[in-house]
Amino acid sequence: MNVLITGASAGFGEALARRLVAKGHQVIGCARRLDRLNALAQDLGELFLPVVMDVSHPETIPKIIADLPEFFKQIDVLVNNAGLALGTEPAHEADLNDWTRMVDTNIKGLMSVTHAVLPAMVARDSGYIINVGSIAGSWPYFGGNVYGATKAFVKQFSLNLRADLVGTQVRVTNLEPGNVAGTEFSNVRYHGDDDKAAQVYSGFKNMTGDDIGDILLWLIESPAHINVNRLEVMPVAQTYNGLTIAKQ
Ligand code: NDP
Ligand code: 8X3
Repeated sequence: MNVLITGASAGFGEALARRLVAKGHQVIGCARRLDRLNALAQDLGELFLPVVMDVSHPETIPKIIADLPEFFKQIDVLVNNAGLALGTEPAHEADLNDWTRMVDTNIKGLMSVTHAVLPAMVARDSGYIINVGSIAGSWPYFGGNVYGATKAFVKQFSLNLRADLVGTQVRVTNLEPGNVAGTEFSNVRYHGDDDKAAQVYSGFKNMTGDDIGDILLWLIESPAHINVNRLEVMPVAQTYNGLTIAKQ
């Protein structure tokens, strides 16, 4: 299979790329940091194609897809994984630039890559789009404001895509992970404050990027007649019973 992964230079995307290549699949690994992708390519060999792609520049995406080398041209699986959270300030203290960057990446970026890849899947009547959403798309939490809203978009867009694809063999899944340690997610969210990022994961057993890589691989290798619509996963230590009451 030929799998295009956005955000392949770190975290879930890298974990999935390693697993796919180990099983003989081809991977188009996309991200902004070419040095990271090249280092991965050194490890993974010719089944891994590093491609510089900034999903927050939608006008560049169609040409990047059209220019893929012949060997990698047919995209069997698209994993829309590139994404980020910025900040955990309450809405009234948040930075508008952070909000805009999350919308540009998590919403417009994901839309743009999907728009460039989906028509060929429909024409072939086969393909699979896996969107990496989040529990934040379903469960509100303090400081989750626009990040959670972008992931709510990803969830509903995934469900609506599948609704449009009725009668085709093209599958769509929204994967919704909870707290996952060991990726760069919180380092990015706290603008490089690594101590603050580490605190998010202290004191309990987290899921890891490898856990999510395993789940993504399982989805990709699942039987072609099954569509997993949504898959929400959390560490056992985390639950959704967080309704807060401010007592006097
Ligand atoms: P990481 O920060 O470790 O990885 C994010 C990846 O996205 C990197 O490869 C980064 O590469 C890429 N990326 C970011 N912005 C862009 C862009 N504009 N264009 C292209 N690539 C981009 O995070 P995770 O692996 O933890 O997260 C992956 C996805 O999972 C995200 O969508 C995140 O929202 C979601 N998620 C994460 C959870 C967690 O707790 N970790 C839980 C639930 C969901 P580069 O910087 O090189 O461009
Ligand atoms: C990341 C998971 O709980 O930090 O999407 O929002 S959480």
